[in-house]
Amino acid sequence: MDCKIGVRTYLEEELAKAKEKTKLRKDMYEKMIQIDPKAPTEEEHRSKGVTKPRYMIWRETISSTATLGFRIDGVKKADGTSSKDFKTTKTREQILEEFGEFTKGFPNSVPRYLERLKSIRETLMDSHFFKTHELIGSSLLFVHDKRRASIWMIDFAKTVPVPENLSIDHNSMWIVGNHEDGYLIGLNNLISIFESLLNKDDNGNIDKCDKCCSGVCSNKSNVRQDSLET
Ligand code: I3P
Repeated sequence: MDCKIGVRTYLEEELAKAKEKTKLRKDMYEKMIQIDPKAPTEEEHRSKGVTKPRYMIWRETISSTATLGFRIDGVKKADGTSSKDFKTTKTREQILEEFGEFTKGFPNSVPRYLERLKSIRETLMDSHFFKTHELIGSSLLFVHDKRRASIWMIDFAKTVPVPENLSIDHNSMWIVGNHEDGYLIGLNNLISIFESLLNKDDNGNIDKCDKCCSGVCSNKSNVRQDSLET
């Protein structure tokens, strides 16, 4: 599974360039209307084209990129089937379901993925490179078989140093000019969703805690009993 990390998928300079040059992309217009024929403006419909940043920003808001700081880009399963049909997979619940599908039959992979996500986070927090670079369009690649599971950081085509006078924390809201990429927002949400997956009971129900969190903690004493009672 490939998850693209961050709250945006285009560089600030791409945005700036698009303001000067408004090259219209017919292919992106077509990808847009395939998902939502009403998404383009009247003018975009007339010209049958949209600019790349316009498409990328729209794409971020229909998926989980803008809200959760990552999105599922593609999945290949053990039976050989693969899918890139996750463009409108947006909510935490939808993602949880897809993660459940991806790891179905491989229960050992979930705790291992969680461990690896936490270890990547720790490494990044200590990394000078991470402090001084924005990682745009970069992915985490999840791979498992029956015995092993691991995650790799991949795709660094749009990983660039931030301007010298700036440092970023990867966890703050992006506003044009601050170069924040939301990488840690995505990583933290991934960790939280994998924790929920780990807490799913044998019937596939998610143990929900209504006391100290929104259902992501592993505090079993706080787990609501209603699913057991019904
Ligand atoms: C593509 C996706 C890629 C982007 C590509 C888009 O859209 O946003 O990240 O490549 O632009 O077409 P989708 O996933 O909806 O098919 P870059 O990240 O390299 O810009 P491109 O067509 O200009 O390669």
